[in-house]
Amino acid sequence: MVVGDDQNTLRSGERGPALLEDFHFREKIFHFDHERIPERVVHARGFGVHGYFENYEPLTELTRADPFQEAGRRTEAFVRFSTVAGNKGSFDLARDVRGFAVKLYTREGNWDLVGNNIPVFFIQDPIKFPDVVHAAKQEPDRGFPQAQTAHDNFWDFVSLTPESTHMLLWIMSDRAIPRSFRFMEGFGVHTFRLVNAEGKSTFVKFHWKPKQGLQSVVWNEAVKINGADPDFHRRDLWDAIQAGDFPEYELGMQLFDEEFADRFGFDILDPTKIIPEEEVPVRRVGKLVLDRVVDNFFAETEQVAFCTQNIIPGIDFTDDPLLQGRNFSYLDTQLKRLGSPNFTHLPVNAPRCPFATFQQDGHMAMVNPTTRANYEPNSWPDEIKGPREDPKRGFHTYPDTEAGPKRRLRAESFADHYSQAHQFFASQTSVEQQHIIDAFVFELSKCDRVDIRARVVAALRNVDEDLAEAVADGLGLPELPEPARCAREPRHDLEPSPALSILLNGPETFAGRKIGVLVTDGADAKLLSELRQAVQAEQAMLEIVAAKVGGVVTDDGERVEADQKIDGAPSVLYDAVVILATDKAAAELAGLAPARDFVSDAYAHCKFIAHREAGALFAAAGLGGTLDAGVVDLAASGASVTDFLTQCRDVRYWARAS
Ligand code: HDE
Repeated sequence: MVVGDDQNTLRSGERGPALLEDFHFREKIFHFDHERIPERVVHARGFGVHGYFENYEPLTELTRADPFQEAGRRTEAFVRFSTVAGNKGSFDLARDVRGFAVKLYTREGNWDLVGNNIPVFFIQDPIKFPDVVHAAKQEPDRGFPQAQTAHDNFWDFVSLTPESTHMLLWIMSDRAIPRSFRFMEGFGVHTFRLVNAEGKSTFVKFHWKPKQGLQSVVWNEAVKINGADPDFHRRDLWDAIQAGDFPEYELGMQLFDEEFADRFGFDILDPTKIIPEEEVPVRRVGKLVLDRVVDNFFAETEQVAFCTQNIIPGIDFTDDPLLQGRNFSYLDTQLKRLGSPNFTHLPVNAPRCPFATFQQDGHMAMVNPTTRANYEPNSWPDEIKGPREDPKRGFHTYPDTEAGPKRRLRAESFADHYSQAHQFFASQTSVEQQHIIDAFVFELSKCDRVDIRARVVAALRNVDEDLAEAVADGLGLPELPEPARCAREPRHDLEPSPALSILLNGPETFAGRKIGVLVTDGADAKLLSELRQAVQAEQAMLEIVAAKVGGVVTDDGERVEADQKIDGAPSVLYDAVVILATDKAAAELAGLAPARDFVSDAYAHCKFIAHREAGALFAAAGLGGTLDAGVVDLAASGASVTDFLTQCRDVRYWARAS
């Protein structure tokens, strides 16, 4: 029925009461009132995109899993990145773990690899999951803080839970403030199994390696980005894909057998441990390409329902207790969120391959039986008898043998809580170590209770004495507490693993990064054009920033539109900055606080800066005199925008930090 009037409700008289009879109003408001579904308890804030996985070579020796059977096979994918602690409307640059959930629509059904950007987790037993999540999220009486762990409850819990220590090192590192979803790794975390056609099992840990290299922001940037652009990560991914710059990640596998598992120093079922890449190399088996944004955020990103128990023949679980707990939890949570067991009928969740079941009815059933047979065994003719099991092609659980008394118990092999935390810290560059120290000091300084601060330092003494002392000093603790009691004496002799550092695994190019160019009236048009070309050649992006969004008139008399007004585009939104001014215009810019912050922040965040006639602005920003080699005066003889872009490949001029 076509609506005749969508501007006014039905009422009696010109100014009289609304009438119950107004079914159009009732329906419109009824639907609106039910627009929200429960947000995810964790990982509420997320962003999903489409893509595909392309396999490099047949892995039939290892697995019969469909995506790995032949070279070049493509499998459709949907990926949802997320933060964990914040609610749906929180900001993107929270210090937090990022979810990296991948749904592969294989020809044997959906395989969900629901991972994070950090390879370990806070807890060893799923029964502690509600506790760690409660402690991390907003405190129950006041409903804050939002999207941050810098509060008493979180540090109280983790300081009483020694198994969290390794994870703490990771989340206090810059891994927890990635520059972009495009520049971070993903990890399946648990040990899984690959199973081949003969039923032979190989243990595997899954990795996603960004072809764009690793990159993070610094904490002071994160704080400012959250104000300037709370959607920084989702906008970044959206913009890159829309511009045709498709993010790619290689799927890596660490493959090992029982014999390695037995001799490895830690339990391969313990999700608070990694296997260093130097010990078991990561074999790159294919690539994930993200090439399409969603048509509708709700239909796809909100309604996508990842379930760790969605696996396909050729993949299997291990007894990692956390994985076993997750396999129970995800189905439950999707039912609660989506309201019906038929969430698998939604287009984003439905398999792309043919499938058949005897499931029926329930809320919102969209795939319904149309023949008489809805049970099995039955004796109806083949055309209507419905599906049957297939012992050959179907899924069979790997026949692992386990026996023992039923007990609530933590295995002895899970008892070492500090050795790998030490290894992680020892594997970082000095810049990264300092960031970890700063993050501990920042977070603990937000705890009101001194005893909680001290308890964390006591645990850190088992990790690294220098780290503990630096944190204690940063907190102004009057004295160093005794080291926390250990279930097992920590080892400090594990070889450092360079794969754990972000800076040692940074990009080799500036591709995919973004330059902010602050321009003024009278700026050198030729230089701007050279800069645009150099940025394009580097496959990077460029945004024009000006005092007014209407833009400026350059020295050739042409108007250059601005992408951003200076107040809305602080330098924290860019990987490197350029200021193209004239002496007169720079003096005017010097009077604008956001322009002063633009350069002083870029400098403080160790960014590469190029400029032309911007001296007055630098002086006003407190950066007079000779600056370091990370600041290029484009008027100087021999300086060129191409050289500047080459320099930018290092992403930051870290020498400035020291
Ligand atoms: Fe999750 N987790 N989780 N988790 N998780 C959820 O499922 C849970 C864990 C991860 O983009 C929930 O749909 C338990 C580890 C991601 O939609 C819920 C335990 C890892 C996502 C749930 C864990 C993850 C979730 C909440 C401990 C990394 C977002 C909403 C045993 C390997 C997926 C939902 C998306 C989401 C339970 C631990 C990753 C409640 C019980 C370890 C990426 O089911």
